[in-house]
Amino acid sequence: MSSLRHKPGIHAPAVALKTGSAPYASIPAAPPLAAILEVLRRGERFLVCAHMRPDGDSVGSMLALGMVIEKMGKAADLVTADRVPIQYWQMPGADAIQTMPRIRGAYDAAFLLECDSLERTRLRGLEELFVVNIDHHLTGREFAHLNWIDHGAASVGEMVYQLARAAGVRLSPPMAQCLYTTILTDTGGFCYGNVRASTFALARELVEAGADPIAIGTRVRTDQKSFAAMQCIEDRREGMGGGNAGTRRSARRRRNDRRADCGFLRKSVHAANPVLLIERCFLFRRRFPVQGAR
Ligand SMILES: [Mn+2]
Repeated sequence: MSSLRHKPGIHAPAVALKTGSAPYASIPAAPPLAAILEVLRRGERFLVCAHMRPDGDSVGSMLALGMVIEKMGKAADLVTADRVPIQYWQMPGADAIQTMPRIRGAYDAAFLLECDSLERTRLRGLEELFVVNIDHHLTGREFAHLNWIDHGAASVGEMVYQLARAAGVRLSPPMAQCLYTTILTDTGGFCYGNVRASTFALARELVEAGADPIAIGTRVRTDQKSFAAMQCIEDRREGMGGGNAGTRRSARRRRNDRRADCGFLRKSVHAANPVLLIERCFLFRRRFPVQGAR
């Protein structure tokens, strides 16, 4: 591949450039979407991040953008500073999201979704990277090398959808599932003021492309309280880990905790959908395996 720095046919820079942005020193003064596509075309390896304590739009947009990048034949690392919440664990590709405090390695550009600053990610090590900011919040700020802020988008996922279309990437069922989740969560189940006729049109397209509105809605919305409870359990467990592990006292506390957790699962039996209950048990076992058990 020829050098990224001197590609012909590229005009004046669209943005004030900082250290580390040399590969994109000649990005055209095009509309943000076109400039972002150019960044994707020229680079090979990208970082995709979202804000700390990621929500449905963050997780779904990261996963979908990662899929778009991969379909373009490039590599994407998905990184957040905080864990993905439990209700999104089963989203396609969610296992690939890495949780770490600091970015390591070389990337041609970092995509920050739903952020108004580098700090919003709570990730260190972004300072030297060429940063692309994609956001839809009214509080969005042009802090990055390239900024695409669309207040009219119901979710950043909607913007990732536009990016996929512009890149000529076809919607796959997993991508549709992730994008549908971003809209469902950021519109509060199509109830908030950011809902437009076009939101439903996109939702329809995503369902036609393979998103299952009932499965996603059940997992993400209806079951949110149960998952929130599980998240509390998990947080408490993580808080207990470390120094005291292995002592008699902490073993007792761990046993008591497990008893409480099992109680929570028993109470979950009232969940009308047995499939949900089985899923929940499965998540529970995977997260807190019993030693020696299979
Ligand atoms: Mn959002």
